[in-house]
Parts: sequence; structure tokens; C-alpha cells
Amino acid sequence: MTPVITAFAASPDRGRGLARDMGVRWACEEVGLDYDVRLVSFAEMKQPAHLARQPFGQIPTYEAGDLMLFESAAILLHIAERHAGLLPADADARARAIVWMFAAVSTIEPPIVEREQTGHAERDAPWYEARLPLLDARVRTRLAALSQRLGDADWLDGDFSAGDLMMVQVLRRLAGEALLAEHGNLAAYVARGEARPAFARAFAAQLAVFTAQSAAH
Ligand code: GTB
Repeated sequence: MTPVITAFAASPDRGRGLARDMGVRWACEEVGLDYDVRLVSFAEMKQPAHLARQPFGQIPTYEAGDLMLFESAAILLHIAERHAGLLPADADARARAIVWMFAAVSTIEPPIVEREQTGHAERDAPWYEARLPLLDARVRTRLAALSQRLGDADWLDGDFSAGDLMMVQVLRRLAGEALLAEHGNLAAYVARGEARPAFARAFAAQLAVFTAQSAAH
């Protein structure tokens, strides 16, 4: 059965693969799982049909028969647990790979998203200039520790895993930012992830949505 994921009909990232369907697409590509995509508009995401899939009115979701999942990290874990290629066979190594998935979304991502959202929502606020260094510092603290741990390794714990996929996708939100470039090993880590053929296929698929949408308007 081919699973169906949901993605933005018109992604605000303009095809840069930063919306969270990208990680799900990438995971499917890594394990060789075909998937279909249901594109949803912002209005549709808030309608009962989509809220039944995703209670917060967001993308992505993942539907396979009677199984309906939301939360991109949980979807990724589900895919990785059922298909070879994203989690090691050894139980302890598997547990460590899952730790990195959690670290990506619960330790590294929050300060990155807070900084990003403050930049969008509070740029004109009187406190913005004073707050920015604090937000940068929080991101720097996390990146410094991550960089230290990664060291000269290609991936966070042995072979490429779902933990690396999630971490690279989180770090991609800092693409082109000095904060990431400050750590050469992290910038190279992201580039290594992006160089994977599965990443390229997933990226092309989401970019095709943006290209088609732009051509239609
Ligand atoms: N924790 C949930 C998950 O991981 O699945 C979060 C899902 C989520 O944030 N979805 C966003 C969404 O549906 C899209 S990905 N937002 C619409 C809404 O909440 O109404 C987040 C995202 C959006 C845009 C960019 N961008 O433009 O660069 C990057 C990331």
C-alpha cells in the first residue's frame, strides 16, 4: 500500500525544502518507499477533514491504510522502524540513533525556530535589536556542543541514520547563516546529507510542486 503524505500546496519556503514534509519525503527515498502526496492549502489545513488527520491543522501527515500519523519525527521513526536503511540492526545502536532524532527536534531545533520566528514576528518591535544577541547565543551554545560531539566524524553515531536525517533537516533551517558557517564540521555535515541521492530526489519532488504552482499563477 502506497502511503500518502500531506504537504503545502504553496510552501512559504519557495521550494527550498525547509517545510517538514521534506524530512518525510527524504526518509521515504532513503528506504525506497514509494509515496503519494496530497497537497493542501492553508485554508484546507484548518478544515475538519485535515484536522481529523492533524489536530493542529499542520502538515505533514502520513496515511497508510487505516493508520494516520502526524508529527514529522514520529512519521520518520515509523518509516525507519518498518523499512531497512535508517536504523541500525543492533538494539543499542538503534536506541542511540533514536536519541539523535529526539536531540534534533527537542534540543537543537527549539532555539533555531525561536530565533527564526522572532525575526519574522518581532522585527519591528522595540526590543528586537536587544533580544537578537540572546537568541543567537542560545543557538550558538547548542551548535558548539553538537560540533564538539560530531568532531571529524561523518555522522553522529556510526553510519548515516534517521538521527542524522532529522538533524541535517533541522540544521538546514540555518542554511546560509553565519551561525552554521562558524562550525566548519557542521556545515560539511549538512552538505554531506544534502549530497545523498535520496535527499536530491526528495528535494526535487518538493521543488516540482513549487515550480508547478508558480507556473500556474
Ligand atoms: N511538530 C510538527 C511536525 O514536526 O510535524 C510541526 C509541523 C509544522 O510546523 N508544520 C508547518 C505548518 O503546517 C509547516 S513546516 N504550518 C502551518 C500552520 O501551522 O498553520 C514549518 C515550516 C514552515 C515554513 C518554512 N519556511 O518557509 O521556510 C519552514 C518550516
